[in-house]
Amino acid sequence: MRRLKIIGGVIGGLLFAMTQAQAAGTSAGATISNQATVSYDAGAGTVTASSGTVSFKVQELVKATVAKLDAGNINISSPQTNAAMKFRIQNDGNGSEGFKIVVTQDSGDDFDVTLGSIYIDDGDGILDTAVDTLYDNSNPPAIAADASLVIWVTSNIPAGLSDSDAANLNISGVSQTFIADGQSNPNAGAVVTGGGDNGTDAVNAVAITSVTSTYVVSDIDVAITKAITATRDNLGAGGNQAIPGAEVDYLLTVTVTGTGTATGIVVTDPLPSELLLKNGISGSISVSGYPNPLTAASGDDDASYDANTNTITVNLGNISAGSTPKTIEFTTVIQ
Ligand SMILES: [Ca+2]
Ligand SMILES: [Ca+2]
Ligand SMILES: [Ca+2]
Ligand SMILES: [Ca+2]
Repeated sequence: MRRLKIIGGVIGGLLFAMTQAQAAGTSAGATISNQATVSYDAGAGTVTASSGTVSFKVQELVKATVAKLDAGNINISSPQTNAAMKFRIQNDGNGSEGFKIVVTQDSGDDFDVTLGSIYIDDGDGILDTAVDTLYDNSNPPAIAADASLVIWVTSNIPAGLSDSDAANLNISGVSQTFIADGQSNPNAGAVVTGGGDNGTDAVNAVAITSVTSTYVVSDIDVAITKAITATRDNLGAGGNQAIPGAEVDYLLTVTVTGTGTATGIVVTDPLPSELLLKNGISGSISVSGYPNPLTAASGDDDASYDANTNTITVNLGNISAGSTPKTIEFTTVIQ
């Protein structure tokens, strides 16, 4: 039983190794040997003859694939430092290889950025220049066959741009082996003799292509207005005199203009001491988009009223520019 298990482990390991090798192809430097056999019936039995063994060595195929990982365009401000684009660079060759990240800019778009640095993400998918390591583009890190790195390309955005101005960055990965050989833009089939892994030649798989990602100036603006919509003196005659005990209805309107999405929008309305929210922490606050009024209580929904500070707070979350303005309505009582 014990021996069977060991054999099973070896077979499993071989299968794993074969699976690994298959995606990028047979490893650079592997020797492939082949021998043919012929057999024939010679009356007294079967006679077999074999050819000599023919061998060759698999050369290194060099191929990088760069993929854009951001969905859509990157919204930026003008000016902005460390605006970041996210890509994956994958080694689709059959050897270990480093790739220089080449960034070019279009001239027919609205502006050019000042290129910053390139970082290797630590795996959390968030750019943190204090934690993520710099990608040394003059000596790119070797990437194993089939392996990949998630990278950030950062830019500084100039001041004075207009809303919706766009800039394209074109990103490609060029083999360091070919660059060192003076071939910075090799075609498919280009070779660096003796430049591959394990004494092989390095053979370029495809002409260099780039992937494009776009920065767009998102001149987003969030505005708020406040209005009194009704006053009721509650004296029984339908009057609207602003007297102690009268109710005053307020309407707040939040409008987002420009392009992009404003995130984490929070409205606070500190009431003057002469006005209290009707029914205090048992009262309600109406917010558009919700089928029922939200409660003044804290922690149960996106609206609350702090009786100590006499302040109404509404969390509106994310609002995309140009969407229907959000309204907040509540009733106060004059003290
Ligand atoms: Ca290599
Ligand atoms: Ca440009
Ligand atoms: Ca990170
Ligand atoms: Ca509430």
